[in-house]
Amino acid sequence: MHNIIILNGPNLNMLGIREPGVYGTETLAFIESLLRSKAEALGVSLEFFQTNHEGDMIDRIHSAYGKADGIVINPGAWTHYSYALRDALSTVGLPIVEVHMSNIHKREEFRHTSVIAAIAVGQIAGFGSQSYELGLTALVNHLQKS
Ligand code: CA2
Repeated sequence: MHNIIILNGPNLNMLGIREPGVYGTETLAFIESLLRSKAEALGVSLEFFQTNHEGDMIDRIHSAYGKADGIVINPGAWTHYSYALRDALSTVGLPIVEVHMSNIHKREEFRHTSVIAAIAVGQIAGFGSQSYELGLTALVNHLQKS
């Protein structure tokens, strides 16, 4: 059974709690429950991790080396500038799918750049919590092909 890690970066613990206009009313706990159902249907196991601390995220990615088969990550604002996060993801050599709740390409200019996208299998943005479900499904399809 494939083991997939779902990673969430800074401020995503506040989903559904503040600013429902931008990110909707669904909480990260709700998204986790959606993904657990999806994972069961797809026949994969999941681990979740959210942190607001870049070094903790990098340590979590390193610990996935040799233990996980792939990563779905919403890197939050680190998406736009964290070469350290990109290097960590590329170092472990696992297939990565980048997901975003919002369509980062139609928001402020600084959100149009992703330093992660070039080392990812692909990026899904703009579908709210469904971005995570689509990302998980795409990653599992990718793993089954390879
Ligand atoms: O659209 C996404 O999923 C983002 O990764 C979310 C990040 C943002 O910095 C990226 O540009 C796009 C921010 C997440 C902040 O989440 C909040 C949730 C509720 C209240 C405040 C922030």
